[in-house]
Amino acid sequence: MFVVPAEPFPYELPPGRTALVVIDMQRDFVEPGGFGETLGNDVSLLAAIVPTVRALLDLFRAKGWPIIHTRESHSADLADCPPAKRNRGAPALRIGDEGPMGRILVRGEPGNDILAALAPLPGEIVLDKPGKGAFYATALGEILRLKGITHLVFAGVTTEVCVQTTMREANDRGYECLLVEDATESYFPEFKAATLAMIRAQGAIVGWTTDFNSLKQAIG
Ligand code: TIU
Repeated sequence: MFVVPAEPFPYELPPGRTALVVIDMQRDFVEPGGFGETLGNDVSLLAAIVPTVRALLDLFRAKGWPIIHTRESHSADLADCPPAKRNRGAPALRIGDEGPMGRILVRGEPGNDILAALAPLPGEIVLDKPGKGAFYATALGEILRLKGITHLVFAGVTTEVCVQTTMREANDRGYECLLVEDATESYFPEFKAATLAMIRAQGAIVGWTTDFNSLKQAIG
């Protein structure tokens, strides 16, 4: 058992039962012209975490521990996209519309790819998800059960939307969850700060937070 310095108290990480979940590090959220920008966001903030997410991937790769990459995506016919999601608000382009990186948030389009710097390697799991949470309408629970995973380390975007939703889903399913603070980002710095605070409040009501170097030193 590794003991990782974390908030609100040290996180006990069992090798062999811990997986890394990297949420939605896709061009659609990080690059101009994708889904994130169509919603009115300044996407430039998100690129800053790419080197840390890469270092985290490399750390898990060096250990040979399981890695799961998620992609928020919809089928080309949008059959898995609720009209309530597509029609919400007044985005510049809607899900499925043609944008500069192909159809917005549609599986297989260039903009839906994971960033080249964080590309999954053979053997790593890539999970397409139609919702914010990675457990909703996916096989994630079964995948983790078959691998005997009980502990999840989280990274990715955005902190208060898909990352937090997935951590809450995981917490309710009994997983011990650790979020790497400098490997997650939001379009809204105040929402990131609030999410980190609410996750670890009340005695780790949702989970723990730590920084990459603390995790690396603890397990390296
Ligand atoms: N809009 C926003 O902050 N996020 C999303 O829509 N999806 C994810 O967080 N991946």
